Amino acid sequence: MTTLFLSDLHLADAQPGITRRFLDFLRCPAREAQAIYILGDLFEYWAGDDDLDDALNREVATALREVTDRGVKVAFIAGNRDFLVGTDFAQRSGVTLLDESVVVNVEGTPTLLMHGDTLCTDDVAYMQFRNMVRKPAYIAQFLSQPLAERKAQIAAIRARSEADKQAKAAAIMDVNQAAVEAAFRAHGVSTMIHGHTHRPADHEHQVDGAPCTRIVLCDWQASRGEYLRCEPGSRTRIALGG
Ligand SMILES: [Mn+2]
Repeated sequence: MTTLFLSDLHLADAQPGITRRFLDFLRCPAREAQAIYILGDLFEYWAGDDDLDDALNREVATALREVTDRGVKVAFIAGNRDFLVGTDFAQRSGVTLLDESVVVNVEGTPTLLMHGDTLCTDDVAYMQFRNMVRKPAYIAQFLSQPLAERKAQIAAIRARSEADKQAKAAAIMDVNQAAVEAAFRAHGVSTMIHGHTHRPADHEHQVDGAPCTRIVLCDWQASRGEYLRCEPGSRTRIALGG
């Protein structure tokens, strides 16, 4: 069985090279896999499923559908950018929407999958924002506005968050060690895969005396992308260049 993991593509009109690389990925390695997990921030933003008529969104959903129609299981965990992805997108693309943290069996190893933003508890302002915008009542109110109004609000939030990021210490935007250990304990696993921090690395942790592995996926940029391939007995990061 071949399982692929990827995250943080941040697909957007402004980055056509990344979209092209993702469509290439869906044409080739994706179709030879049995399962693919996209761990959030597939899109730079998602204003609501009524934006599926947007050219980029439609192209991506259609390309995913060609993969899922071949029997490849594609699952998605929402990121902080695209947590409004909903059932219409799932129906169009054939992708299964998962809860924010799930444990799956990867080649015999129970593995915790998440986007990773919930581990960044030192960023108190972000965690407060997250708590607010993930509430069903907030989401319902947001989605009740016209699409153009939602896009304008998202653009304003993104501009503000870019400015905040410049001011925040780098350490605050990385995971909190206690939150990582708590996640291992809460799910009873010793392996975790997540994205979000854009700091790809394999980390070894000791949790209650037991060795644990935390794999951080790579974000995709104009010049490169990466996915993780898990097969019996091997776990490999595959770089996509050019
Ligand atoms: Mn993220």
